[in-house]
Amino acid sequence: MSKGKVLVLHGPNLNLLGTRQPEIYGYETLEDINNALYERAADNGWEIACRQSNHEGELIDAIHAARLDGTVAIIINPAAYTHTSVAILDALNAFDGKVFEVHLSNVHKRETFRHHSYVSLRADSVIAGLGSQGYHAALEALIKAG
Ligand code: CA2
Repeated sequence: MSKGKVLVLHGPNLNLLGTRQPEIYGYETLEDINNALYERAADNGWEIACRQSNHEGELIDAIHAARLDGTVAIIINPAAYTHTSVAILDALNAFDGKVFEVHLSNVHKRETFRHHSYVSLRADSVIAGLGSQGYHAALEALIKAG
């Protein structure tokens, strides 16, 4: 039996990781990141599902599904929707488990419009600027908490 179910959600344009702007977002592809997370989770008895969407409504639907399927935590990089989406905030507010907000880049070192996050109003943890290690930091925190 799994120790718990985690949903990793990647927002718009993150499907392009590893193909452009590596100086900001790194050289790893989204598949590389997801594979490493799957491996780490499985080695520790956790179940993990990773999803990416360029559509706000699909991200919201995935959060709604997580409310009902026993998911205990969501690790989310909402990408540009971080700074615009009250709808994603509302969906996360209806989710009872832990929420980790992850950004590959340090958004606070960038344009001022990236300094505000709607999702941070709900997140239990915010990790920015660690590259793909940010997702792992969130997963490790869950594994450690058991
Ligand atoms: O630093 C992050 O993880 C961001 O969430 C990434 C978003 C950006 O809008 C946020 O302000 C910070 C952008 C993701 C775009 O990803 C790309 C990856 C490769 C090539 C082009 C875009």
